[in-house]
Amino acid sequence: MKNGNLFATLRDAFPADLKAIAVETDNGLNYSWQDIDRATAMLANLLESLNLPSGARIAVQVEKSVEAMLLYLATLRAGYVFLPLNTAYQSAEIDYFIGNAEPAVVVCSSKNFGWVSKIAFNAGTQNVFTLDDDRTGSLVQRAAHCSDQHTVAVRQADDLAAILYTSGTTGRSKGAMLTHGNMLSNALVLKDYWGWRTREQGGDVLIHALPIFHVHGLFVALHGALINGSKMIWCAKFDPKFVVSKMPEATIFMGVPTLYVRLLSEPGLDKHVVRNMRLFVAGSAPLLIETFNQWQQTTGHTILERYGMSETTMLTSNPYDLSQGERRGGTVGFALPGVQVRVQGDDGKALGTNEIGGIEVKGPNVFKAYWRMPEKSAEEFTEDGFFKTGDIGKIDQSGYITIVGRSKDLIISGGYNVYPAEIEGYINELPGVAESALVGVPHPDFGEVGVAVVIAKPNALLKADTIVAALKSTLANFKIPKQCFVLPELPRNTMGKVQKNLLREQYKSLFT
Ligand code: MLC
Ligand code: AMP
Repeated sequence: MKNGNLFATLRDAFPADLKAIAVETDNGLNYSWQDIDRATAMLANLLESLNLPSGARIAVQVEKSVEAMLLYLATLRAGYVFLPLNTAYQSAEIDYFIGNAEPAVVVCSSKNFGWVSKIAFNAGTQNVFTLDDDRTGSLVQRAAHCSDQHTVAVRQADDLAAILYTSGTTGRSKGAMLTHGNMLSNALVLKDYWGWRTREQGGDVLIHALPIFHVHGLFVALHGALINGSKMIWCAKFDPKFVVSKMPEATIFMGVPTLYVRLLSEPGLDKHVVRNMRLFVAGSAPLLIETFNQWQQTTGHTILERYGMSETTMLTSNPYDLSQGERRGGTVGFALPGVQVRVQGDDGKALGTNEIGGIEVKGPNVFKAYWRMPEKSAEEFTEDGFFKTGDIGKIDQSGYITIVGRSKDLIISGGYNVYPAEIEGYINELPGVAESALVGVPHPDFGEVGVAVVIAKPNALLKADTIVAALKSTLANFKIPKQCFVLPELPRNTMGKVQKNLLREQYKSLFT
C-alpha cells in the first residue's frame, strides 16, 4: 500500500534530474533537488535519534530560510508533527503555544535562545535547537553528523502532520490539527485546478515571497511547487523590487492582497516584465476590486482569488481554466473539486441562491479537530459534519462564492489575523484601564488595521502612547493597534453590548 506520508508523494514528484536547481535564493544560493533530499534525510535522522514519542510536536519559530523549509519537510519525512510559529510572537504568546502543545523539540533563532529555551524547558521540552537564516545554528551543526540516507516514515492519511494555531474569538488560540491526508488532497487538487505545468509543458517557476509559518506560504505555495517538481525563487522577505526583477524568470506568484498593493507601486511593474508569468494567486484576506482592476490594467493579467483557512487549507478558488468560467473580482470562485461548500441560515437551514448566511465546508481538506479542545471542536462542526468557517457569504446561480463579512470578531491585517478579544484582554489588564474595544478599519496598505478605544477607571490618567508602548512589549507587532483613543465611554445598545459598528463607522476614514 502507498505510504500516506505527504513527504512520500512530494519526494516522488522530484524530477529525475536531481542535480537540477530546486530553489534559488535572493542571496544567490542554489539548492538542487538532491540537496533537498539529502538535507531532509539528515534532519529527519537527527529528529529520529532523539527518541521522540510518536506524535511528537516540533515547534519552530525561526526566520524564513531554505533550512527552515527543510526542517518542515524533515519533520514530515520522519513522521512527526510540525508546529510553525510566527516570528513576531513574543514571550507571552510563545509561552501559551509551548505550554499548550507540549512540543518535544523547539527550534528558535539564536538571538531568542535565552528566553525561548527557558519557556521550553519549564514546559518540559527536552530538546531546544537554534537555527538562523545564515545556515548556522545547533540544528544544522548536529544534523551535519547524521546520515543522508533515510527511509520515509510510514504514515496513514489520517495521521497528524501539523498543528496550526489560529486565534479564537474568546482570545484563546486553538491549534488546528491537520493530517497528511488533508494537505495531500489539497495539494493534488490545486495542482490540477491551477494547471501547474509539467516539465514537458515547459514547467513552472514559483516566486515564493510569503512567510512560511502560515497556510499560504507553508502549504499552498510550497506544496504547490514541490508536488509539481517546480523550481522556486525564494525570497527571505517580501521585497517588491526584487520580486519584479525576478518576474521574467518566473511563471507563478502568490500573495496576500497587501503584496499586490505594494507591487502596484513598484515602477518596474508593467506588461513586459510579466511576459512569462502565467498565474497570479491572491488570498488570505479580501482583495479589493480596485486592486484587482488595477492589476489587470498594469499587467494584463487577471488575479485568481481563492479562499482558505488554517482549519481547511483551500476551500474555494476562481477558475484557472477560463473554459470553466471567468476569474471574477470580488468573489472567491467555486468550491474546489471534492470540497462541499454551503451557506446556512442562523436556524441551521440551507439557504438558496444569493441568500446571505454562514459559510460551511466539508471535504478531505478539513482538519480533524482543535488540539486538546474536544468541546470547542464539536461546537464548530454541524451534526452532518460541516465545519462552520465563521465567514458570511453567498453563492450565486453559477456557483461563484462571495464573502460578505464575518460572524467571528476578527480583523485581517496584511494577511495576519488579529482577534480583538485577545488584544482587549491585554489592554484591560493595564493599570488604570476600565475597558476597551478594538475595531478594524480600512487601511490602504494592510487592507484593514486595528484601532483601540480605551476607557479609563475613575481618576486614572491614561495616555494612548503609554498603552501602545505597553502592548508593544508584550504582543506580536502586527497585533498592535495602529491608533489608540482614550474616551469617556464606549457606545452601547440597550442590552449593554458594545456597538462596535458605531466605532467602525466613526473611524472608517482614519487612514483612507
Ligand atoms: C507588519 N506590520 C503589520 C503587518 N506586518 N501591521 C499590521 N499588519 C501586518 N500584516 C507592522 C510592522 O511591525 C511595523 O510596525 C509596521 O507594521 C510596518 O511594517 P512593514 O515594514 O511595512 O512590514 P513588513 O515587514 O513589510 O510586512 C508586511 C507584510 C507582512 C505584508 C509583508 O505582514 C506579510 O508577510 N504578510 C503576509 C501574511 C501571510 O502570509 N498570511 C497568510 C495567512 S494564511 P512598527 O510599529 O514596527 O513600525 C491564511 C489562510 C489563507 O490566512 O487563506 O491563506
Ligand atoms: P486563518 O485563520 O489565518 O487561516 O484565516 C482564515 C480567514 O481568512 C478566513 O476565515 C477568511 O475570513 C479569511 N480569508 C482567506 N482568504 C480570503 C479571501 N480570499 N477573501 C476574504 N477573506 C479571506
